Amino acid sequence: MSAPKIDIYTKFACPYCVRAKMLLSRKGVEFEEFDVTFGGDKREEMLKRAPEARTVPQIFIGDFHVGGSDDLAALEREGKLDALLGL
Ligand SMILES: N[C@@H](CCC(=O)N[C@@H](CS)C(=O)NCC(=O)O)C(=O)O
Repeated sequence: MSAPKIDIYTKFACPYCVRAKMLLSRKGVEFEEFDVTFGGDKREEMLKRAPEARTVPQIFIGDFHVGGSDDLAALEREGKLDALLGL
């Protein structure tokens, strides 16, 4: 199975963002990070993809909207993350 593209929208000095990126790195997968600290097009894009988002990070695995860092960690705890990542 080909690996899905992983996108993570973050802000500067965001501990939840650091935690989510650490988990993804530990999994050995590549991801693209968009810093939306100062708003801009990428923040608009994030809100289009996740209209209910009120916090960062917002994480997408392919078209699947994971949610935030706690949601990512929950998937890992439940043993569901590897399959989503194509591992
Ligand atoms: N439960 C969320 C909490 C995320 C959170 O509280 N993020 C903070 C930054 S570290 C945030 O977005 N605060 C509101 C803001 O910066 O606009 C998660 O696990 O991702």
